[in-house]
Amino acid sequence: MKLWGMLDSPYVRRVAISLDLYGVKFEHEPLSVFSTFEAFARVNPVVKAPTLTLDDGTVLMDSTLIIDYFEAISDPGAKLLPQQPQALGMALRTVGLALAACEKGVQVVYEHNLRPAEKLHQPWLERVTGQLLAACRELDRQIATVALSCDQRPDQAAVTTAVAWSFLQLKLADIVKPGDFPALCACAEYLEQTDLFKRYQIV
Ligand SMILES: N[C@@H](CCC(=O)N[C@@H](CS)C(=O)NCC(=O)O)C(=O)O
Repeated sequence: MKLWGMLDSPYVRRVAISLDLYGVKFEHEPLSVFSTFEAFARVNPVVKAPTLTLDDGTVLMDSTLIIDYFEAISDPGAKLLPQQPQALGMALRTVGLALAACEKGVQVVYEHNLRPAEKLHQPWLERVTGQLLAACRELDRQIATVALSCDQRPDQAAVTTAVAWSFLQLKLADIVKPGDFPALCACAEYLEQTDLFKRYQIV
């Protein structure tokens, strides 16, 4: 099994950490969707990171779908989402907010890095930045009220929240200011010093 993509992608990193937690053995191939586009296209012509090649050759993409697959086939004791409906709803709300923050963060990064400065569309950038900060505010409030499962074995809500925060701090700390989101900071600080997270360093 091979996981394709760079760990500075929050989507790739959440898959790597989740696979480790599920106890799935995999090789990590840190191909870039930008600097190694052609090589990536040979694995997955759509060039999306993460891409996961299963042992039978099936090529999966999209972090949530990849994680869904392993969540579905894992033993009850290895699952990363709660089974009880109310707890599941809360966990999925947390994951949804963290993924929205990632998506909006990636859009801001692409707007600055991929578009020529003279073509930058300010109203779009302001809209996306507003959505990014709204997602972070909601997420910070959410995890301040609903305790994340971080100790011993983090669950999917904790993994995705910490990965999202670390990504935003790596790329957009000038916009997403740590002082404004204390609960997010504390969650990521705690998980980033664990051996699990250190095995999949963001840089
Ligand atoms: N919803 C997807 C988002 C994945 C995504 O956008 N990955 C970026 C890298 S961070 C990518 O593949 N970018 C290249 C492109 O979209 O062309 C997921 O959860 O995997």
